[in-house]
Amino acid sequence: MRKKLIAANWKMYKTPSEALTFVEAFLPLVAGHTRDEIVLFPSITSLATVINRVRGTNVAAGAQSMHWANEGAYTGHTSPVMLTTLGATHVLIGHSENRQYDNETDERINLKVKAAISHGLIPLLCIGEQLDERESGKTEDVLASQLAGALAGFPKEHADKLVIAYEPVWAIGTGLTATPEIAEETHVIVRNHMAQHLGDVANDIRILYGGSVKPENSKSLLEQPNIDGALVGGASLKPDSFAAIAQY
Ligand code: G2H
Repeated sequence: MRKKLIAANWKMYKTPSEALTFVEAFLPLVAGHTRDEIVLFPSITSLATVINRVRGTNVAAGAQSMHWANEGAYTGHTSPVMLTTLGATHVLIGHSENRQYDNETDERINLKVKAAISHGLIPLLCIGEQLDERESGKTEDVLASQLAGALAGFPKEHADKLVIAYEPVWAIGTGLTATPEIAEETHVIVRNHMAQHLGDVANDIRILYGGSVKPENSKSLLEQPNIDGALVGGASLKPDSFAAIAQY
């Protein structure tokens, strides 16, 4: 039985005080909710504030990205050691916005996923196809290639800790959402490829859906047998709407 993971990707929104205001309002709304795992991904400047406030609650916090090295001359980056020292437990890796704007490649994503695992951070590996790729029937090839690149040399003994976030790029922040049927069908494809890479443990790996998830569509998506959670952007910025999604 895979415990669902409901994640808030705040992207480049919220100052530390805004983040704290969110958490103060949000925690009472989800108090006692242990059916699902709830994780907040604030920007790096708010991460310590959020971690300190959610410590000891049913909500966890992680980073939106990280470098793979423990330390070094990498201006502007954050290392896995820095994140674990802060108390972060999860990290987003390979978000399509990083692939698009920050030159994130499968090779770098591969290094980051392996670094996260070796430091005990749970990586949420983001994959997804562009609209033209879906329309030209290339979705499976694109996802297979992203998974192969990201998971080369991945330690199978830690595969149960890996989380995949399938986010069709055409559904991100556009208001378009994959129908539950399209999402479920694609999640099955992803799970089959995970099995090719990692074996039977693929059945234990959570595959989240992301892309314009909101309170109105979360239930029908999350009821699908292979949709094991949601990565939520815009609708996670307000405590009541993210709490509604988490308690679909
Ligand atoms: C996809 C998602 C969160 P949104 O990027 O990762 O954002 O819900 O705004 O489409």
